[in-house]
Amino acid sequence: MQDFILLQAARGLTTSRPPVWIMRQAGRILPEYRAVRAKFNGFKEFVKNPEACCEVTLQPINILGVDAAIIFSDILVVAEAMGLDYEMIESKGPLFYKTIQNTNDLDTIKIVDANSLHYVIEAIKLTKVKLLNTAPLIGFAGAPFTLFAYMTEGSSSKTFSKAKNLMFTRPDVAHELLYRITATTINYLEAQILAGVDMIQLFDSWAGILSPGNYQEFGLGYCAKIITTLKQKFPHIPITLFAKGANHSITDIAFTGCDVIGLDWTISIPYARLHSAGKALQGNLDPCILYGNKAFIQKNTIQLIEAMKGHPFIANLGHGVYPDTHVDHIKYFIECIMKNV
Ligand code: 1CP
Repeated sequence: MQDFILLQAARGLTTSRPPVWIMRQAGRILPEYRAVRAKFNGFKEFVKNPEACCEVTLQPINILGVDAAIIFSDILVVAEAMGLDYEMIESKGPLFYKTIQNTNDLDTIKIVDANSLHYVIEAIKLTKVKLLNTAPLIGFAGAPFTLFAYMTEGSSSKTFSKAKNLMFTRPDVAHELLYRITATTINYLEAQILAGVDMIQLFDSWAGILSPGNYQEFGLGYCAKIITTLKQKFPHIPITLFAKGANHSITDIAFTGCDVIGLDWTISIPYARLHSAGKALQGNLDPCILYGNKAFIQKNTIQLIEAMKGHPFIANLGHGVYPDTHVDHIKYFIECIMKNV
């Protein structure tokens, strides 16, 4: 079997050049994506259509030339499958009709298997066929704490104070919800692997709103449970944990058993290398660097590659690419990595 450069780096090998992909590479920047999206009546209808999801998953491979595809979906589909319906409001984000505030609210929240997310599994199978083994396919899920944050808050938030209110006043309810999310996520990711994904990423986008101690208690333990369970069954599938804003916990992140640590741009690379217990690192260009001109992008990309020399490394941004980024600038970033300039 062909071993893709992404998987080599994820397994801890240093590669002739870093593999590169871009977080949120499908849904935010390409006009070709918007053309497909426009055919649907809202995001939820779109995300449940395996053919359309497959089509937009492949676009960055063909248009940007990245080293990996990531299946087009969203972290919130898991919350819906567990019993919490939401609406995706155009240019605003998710809005849940009901949220979890107490024990009674948990009655509607089920641990589910991947049958209720069959449309993602179908999209993965279709994409694997269409990829013809030209690039690896990354599967993903939201980490338990990040999903918990949406399920308790009901929408995005600056402070996630409702989420923290529940954690601090009813830790028993919070842990029960986190447990159910974790069990569902294990079922879901196992099904993704069986459907053919080559690698997994857990997105803990809201890790950074917690203190290190609270992240340990409400976040990392659940990530570790997911990772160790998957690793026992599928030791060959690399797993990335991207805990945005949780640089204080980098060594604890390494000890969850993940293979790759996703970094945002607020950590210094020498510090990350020193404290990551030898794990591969992924990231971490500030997405706003791509607003600069080519010389600026090149300078920052070279700095990143130089700083990571000799360490297993997957080039990426430090968070999802912003929607107002010029596609040419993204292509130039990728070109700089490919040429290993
Ligand atoms: O963009 C892609 O490459 C496509 C795949 C993808 C991924 C990996 C989508 C499609 N969502 C995600 C992950 C995701 N979704 C995360 C983790 C990564 C990150 O931090 O960016 C998070 C936090 C979400 C939740 C979410 N979904 C938000 C954020 C709200 C907030 O709190 O700031 C929003 C706005 C969405 C909607 C969404 N998801 C994806 C798309 C293309 C969209 C836009 C909706 C549309 O087209 O109508």
